[in-house]
Amino acid sequence: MGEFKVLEGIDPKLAEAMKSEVRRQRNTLELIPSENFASINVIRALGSVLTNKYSEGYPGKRYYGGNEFVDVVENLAIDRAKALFKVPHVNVQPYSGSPANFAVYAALCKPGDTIMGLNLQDGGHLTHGFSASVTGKFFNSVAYHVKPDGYIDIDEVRRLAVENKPKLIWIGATAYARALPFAEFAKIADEVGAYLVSDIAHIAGLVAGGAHESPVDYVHIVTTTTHKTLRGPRGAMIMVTEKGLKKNPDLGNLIDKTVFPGLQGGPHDNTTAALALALLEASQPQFKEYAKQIVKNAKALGEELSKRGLTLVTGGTDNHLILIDLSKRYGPGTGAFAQDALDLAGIVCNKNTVPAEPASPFYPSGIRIGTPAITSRGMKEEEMGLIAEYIFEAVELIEGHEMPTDKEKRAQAIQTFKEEMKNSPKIKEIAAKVLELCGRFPLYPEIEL
Ligand code: DSN
Repeated sequence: MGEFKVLEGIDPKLAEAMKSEVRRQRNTLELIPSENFASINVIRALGSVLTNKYSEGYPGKRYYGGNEFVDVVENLAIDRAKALFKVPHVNVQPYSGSPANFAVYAALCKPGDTIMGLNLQDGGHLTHGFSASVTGKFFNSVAYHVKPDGYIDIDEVRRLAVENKPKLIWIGATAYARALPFAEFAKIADEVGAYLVSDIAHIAGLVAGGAHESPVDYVHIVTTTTHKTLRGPRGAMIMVTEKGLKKNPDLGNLIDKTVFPGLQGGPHDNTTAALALALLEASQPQFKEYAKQIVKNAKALGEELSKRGLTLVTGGTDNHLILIDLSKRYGPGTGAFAQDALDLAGIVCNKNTVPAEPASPFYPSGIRIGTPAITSRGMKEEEMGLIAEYIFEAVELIEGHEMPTDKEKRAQAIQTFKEEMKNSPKIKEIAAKVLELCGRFPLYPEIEL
């Protein structure tokens, strides 16, 4: 792939920014659990002439002419998703996860209806009814929580469902390190007559690869993004299960009508093509190995971090993700310090709230890390030992740095800490080791800079 050579001549500023991003991805350890590296072929399909086409409608029922090949592409994506996730109906057109989830609301609920989802600060997603999202404004949102041990509080879910009789219950998360309890949620949803919708955006690749139980037998609808553990392009799907069709035989049609013309215009056909390819990749035996390795790596990384004295929410992980509670060892609100120290060492993660957050959502007490992207590079348990050591060495540098509660003092404290870290010989030493490790696991060798 020599396209930067061409782009440099046309738009050197853009070419340089894009080349720098390739270098950044190659030379850092990407630990944000919702990110991944799509295969070079998925990226090639994404950068295709399919971006030129308008295809409002669905295969065989389009509003514009010239869609005979787009129909083939979209049918490939649909058929592969149906086979991979074992569902009778799939819509591959949602632009991303939030629009997919909003389409589910629009199909099933009226404004003001009661819905339930995991509280954002306990690991839930914005679109599961958080107050700042329209899903928390248009609907009567009742949040459930995790217990002090970090596990979802099923007793509270049951109590709230019986009390509030929600129309829709979400089971899904963005910062939950344990297996999602689909069977328990199904019992509760069935008891109160609610639609149960699983948002498997984070774990879709694990489900596809058999490394996490599938929600398909328990829920009515499954939504997912396609670019996280699934390693596809940035997009989303809505899947209707047999159980969903039993509850409402028109559910597939209802979802389709809500996505288009209800909420969206033309689908992004280049994304659909890349998704069709990603789904083919995810149906190969190697993908099962990949999904299992993501979990093995997360478990190994978690154990190595625990051994060094860091506190993991729930004490470990069942999936691709680890949530580290820094409050006990370094004080409340220190997640931002940890994120900055790690960033400067070439380790990319995000600060995150922890259950019963003692600080604030903007200055939380934890960091969230995950193994999908480093596993895509081919790293295994041996490398997890090294990475745990690098994380620990960097995080230890926040010792003695308190996060003030006053807003202005806080901004100053973060600035001072960053300056200190920029000049820290220890950070430079870790960054050199990170660079060496990344060099041993080349990323996108096909891309010439
Ligand atoms: N932004 C995603 C995540 O990081 O989990 C969720 O939408």
